[in-house]
Amino acid sequence: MPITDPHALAATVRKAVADVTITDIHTHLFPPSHGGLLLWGIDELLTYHYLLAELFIATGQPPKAFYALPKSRQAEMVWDEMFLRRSPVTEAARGVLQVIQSLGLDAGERDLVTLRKAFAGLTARPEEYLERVFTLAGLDYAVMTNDPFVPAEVDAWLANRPVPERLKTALRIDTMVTNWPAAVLKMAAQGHSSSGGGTTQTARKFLAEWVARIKPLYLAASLPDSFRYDGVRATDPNDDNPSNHAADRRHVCEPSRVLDDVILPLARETGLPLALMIGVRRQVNSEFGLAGDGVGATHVASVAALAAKNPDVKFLITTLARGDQHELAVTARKFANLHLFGCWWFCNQSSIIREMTTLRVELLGTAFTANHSDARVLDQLLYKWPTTRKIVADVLTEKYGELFATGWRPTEQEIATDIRRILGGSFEAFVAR
Ligand code: FIX
Ligand code: ZN
Repeated sequence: MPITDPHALAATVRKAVADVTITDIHTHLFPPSHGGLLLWGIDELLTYHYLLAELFIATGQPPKAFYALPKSRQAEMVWDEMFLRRSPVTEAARGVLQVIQSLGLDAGERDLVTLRKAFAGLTARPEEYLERVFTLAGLDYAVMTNDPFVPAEVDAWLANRPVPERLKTALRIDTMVTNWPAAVLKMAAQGHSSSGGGTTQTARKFLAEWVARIKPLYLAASLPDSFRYDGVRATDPNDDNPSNHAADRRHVCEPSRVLDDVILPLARETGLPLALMIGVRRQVNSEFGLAGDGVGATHVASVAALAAKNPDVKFLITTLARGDQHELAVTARKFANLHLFGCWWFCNQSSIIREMTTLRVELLGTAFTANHSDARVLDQLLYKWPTTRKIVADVLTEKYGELFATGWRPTEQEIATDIRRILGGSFEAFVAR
């Protein structure tokens, strides 16, 4: 039935966002059976690298000495400095309190010992806790980041350990795209030596083996802000067009060459989308460790070149700099094989989620994925998703209100369908194309 009252419309939008089941298309979660790789609980929440950067800059705490402390002491220092001595107003600090609240626990006493006991009382079994958190967060499933160049991850997969239905895989290949020499060594360590077929063929065989092993929903890599793509394929000796021999100047290690010669052919053969997360400046401060990565503007023209030169490949794209987002959304309007997703990392802040979601609805309708959690700690799903739900509800209430003002009368079903699209439905439709 068409909704004819503006207040009923707003209430319908908010309820639909509250009720929608969300698909979380990029996380750093792991199966509970994968030997300690899955993180959860209050100490892991407090030592999230977002909060560590905030601690280091607020207190001048020397990172090296901090990282030498046991995790429990690290958590106590973060709690003391960033929650008790300073109000926890940052997105990451407030998020910890949202998780505590979502779990029905009380941080009112502001006592970490009490909180640790409360978390310990929640569950002793991670499988059970994972199910509880996914249910509370309203997710159907989350996509992991599965890296075949990380020994601990390789061991867990080779041991064929159980993976819950709630977790799907993505084959993460940064090392191959951005550090070719290291990839060649790690492939050799897994029995893929580069003699005979040469490193390109060896690399394709290595990746094909991992695709068969973990059955990913997509291939994925993060790329630096310096990434450029010119789409000049590897030289074909019979090609007498000199401009096509520019590839000779590109060393086999260069990311765009690895994409052209290894990754994109694999995407074509398998039909798997390629997720590219662009604009990270790794280790701008290596002393900060995982908290030491920074951001740089993406060369969005390279994203356009990728889509234009590889029309038979589906690209899932997110970039790290707020300043890229308008040009990126306009670029996504030009290519049906581009799908934008998420307010990634330094964009996953309430003010920027709001801005990006408004821009994307205005330019892309529902043909995008509003967010992903990037959760590294299981419980983070209980703040990252409530935050996005609230903002998406605000933005869509405004947008449907504008629609209503034209005399258009949306139905409850249309609203629910639209909302599911931007929170997983459009992703699934794009992947299935
Ligand atoms: O490359 C990535 O997948 C990034 O999301 C991570 O490197 C980053 O540390 C992160 O977790 C951001 O949220
Ligand atoms: Zn990530």
